[in-house]
Amino acid sequence: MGARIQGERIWLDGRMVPWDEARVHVLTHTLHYGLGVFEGIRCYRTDDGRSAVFRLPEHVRRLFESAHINLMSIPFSREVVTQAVIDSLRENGLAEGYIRPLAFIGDGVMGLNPADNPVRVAVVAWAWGKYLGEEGMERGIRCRVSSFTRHHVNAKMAKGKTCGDYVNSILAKREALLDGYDEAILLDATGLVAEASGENLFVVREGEIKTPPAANVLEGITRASVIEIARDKGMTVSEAPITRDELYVADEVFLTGTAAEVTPVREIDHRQVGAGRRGPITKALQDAFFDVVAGRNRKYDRWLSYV
Ligand code: PPE
Repeated sequence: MGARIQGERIWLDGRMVPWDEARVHVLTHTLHYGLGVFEGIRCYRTDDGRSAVFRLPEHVRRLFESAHINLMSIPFSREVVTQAVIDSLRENGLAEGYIRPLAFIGDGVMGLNPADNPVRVAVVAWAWGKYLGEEGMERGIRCRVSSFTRHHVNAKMAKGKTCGDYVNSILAKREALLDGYDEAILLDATGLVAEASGENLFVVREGEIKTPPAANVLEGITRASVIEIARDKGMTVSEAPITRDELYVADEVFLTGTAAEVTPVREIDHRQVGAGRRGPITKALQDAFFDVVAGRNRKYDRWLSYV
């Protein structure tokens, strides 16, 4: 599925290098043990013909927080990383795309103490369409509750976006795909709904919107944006525990994420969700989100960093 990603240039450790030269040694520490941190950011074409990165300072901040949690010291300032995001879009001629900053531990010693191995940083940009499919955005996707449990809150430092944590997400995602679903929903170690493999989750019931508290789930930037947009529209949003059966009786369920944007869910574990199609609140929030990222709603202009 999907073609190999190919572009012109990649920002690596402070300079732009030709795409195929952005290579690492097999003794790269992160490759063995998974201690690395990353971000996923989107840039959108705006209606006035320009391009804007969505919530760039928030993403850069989270990258540095993820590193801090993991005792990694990124050898560049936030300003430099921010500029690298912009430059990777420009250098690859992308008016619209996905940007992946990655801080990882290079080669040097092996073993669980990376000691003085260098912390390296790459920023890669590429074009990325609808993460869960064009059709999914309109019709809604089908999910299964995973047989894999989200890491315990004291195992996964959920405020960090740590490379190794994604093994858990990959197990869940592949199981869901092999079983004929589009995406996996993970429960936490207490059995409550956490999030999807790479998205936060929302339910709507009787007009009220609910999402799990950001304790054991990634504090998603799209999640925060959708909460704010919904409240500004006068909708009620609460951050409260959600049980598995609440998914089944919800009127609407949708997922949020940088890659997935706002994706409706139409079926979970063979149970139709609501009317079995994108619900009206999901549609309203999806439309509002796409208006914001395209610069059509000046009220949220502060979320856009024009390239
Ligand atoms: N939870 C998880 C586990 C997660 O990975 C993401 C983002 C979110 C929630 C939503 O966070 P935010 O992007 O700040 O709204 N997942 C990224 C990785 C996707 C990938 O396949 O790679 C993303 O959407 O960029």
